[in-house]
Amino acid sequence: LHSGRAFDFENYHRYSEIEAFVNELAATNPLVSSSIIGTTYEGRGIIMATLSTGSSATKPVMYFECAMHAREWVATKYGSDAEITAMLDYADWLITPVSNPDGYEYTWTTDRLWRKNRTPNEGLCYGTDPNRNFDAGFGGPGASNNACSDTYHGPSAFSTEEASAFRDVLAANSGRTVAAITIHSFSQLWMSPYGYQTALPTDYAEMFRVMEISVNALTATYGTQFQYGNIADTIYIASGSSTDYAYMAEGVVYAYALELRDTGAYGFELPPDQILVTAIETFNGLKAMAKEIAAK
Ligand code: ING
Ligand code: ZN
Repeated sequence: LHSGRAFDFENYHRYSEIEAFVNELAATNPLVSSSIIGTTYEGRGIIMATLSTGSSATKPVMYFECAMHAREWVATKYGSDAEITAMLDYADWLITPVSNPDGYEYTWTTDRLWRKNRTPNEGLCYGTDPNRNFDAGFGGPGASNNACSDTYHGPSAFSTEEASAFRDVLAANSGRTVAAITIHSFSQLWMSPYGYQTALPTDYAEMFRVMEISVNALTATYGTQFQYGNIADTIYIASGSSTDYAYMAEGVVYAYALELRDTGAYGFELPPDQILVTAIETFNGLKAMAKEIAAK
């Protein structure tokens, strides 16, 4: 790889290394292709890996959006597991390993705990929280109108390239997308809509059924405990999120938000020796999820 350091699951990687890894996979594996789904404020391409047998353009789609928040480094690691190919008979898998590359690079160069993107605002503070920038209860409770806040929702829904890129991927696969998974850290949670209100969606029973099966498979791997339930009761009220948008605007029933390891001992700075085990247990949960969805 052009970075001089091969991709692996024992280290965190710069954005250019992750891009190179996706492009390398696309060049060497016929099931993988890469595309750019949007261009950030600082000019980076948001890279997406598509895993597909190519046998049908009408297969269900499962979309995995990772690391919308810059400091949540472990969330960049999910998705490059070779075992994913086993699920490809059923669905095409779309993965954006780093959904907010400007913020992610800023955590390498300047501020390890940066969360938002890097768009300038009026005044001195930078950044909008892409996960408060979706048109799903936009501007409601659990989002801030203060540009200095870590949960600043931005001047208008979809003002960020990061949120509009996600919207456009769903729109391009409208009616095909059966699952939209957004991966964060930390707290060990598996969550479903809604985030913007505590009332439960009409599909909650089915969302909960599949969450429970998925979490049990995850926990069976190494014993890692996950709490699960609706976003608003399980973590906090948060409006304008990608998860609510996928369900409310596109009707994706299996719209889940995951918070990976740990529960706070290391938090965002999860040691590299936990990357691989985190990826493996999460993947086991997602495989169980995909199996349930495929059986419907
Ligand atoms: N947590 C998420 C956040 O954006 C979340 C929780 C997920 C809220 C999905 C709404 C929808 O605040 C972290 N750690 O960022
Ligand atoms: Zn997050």
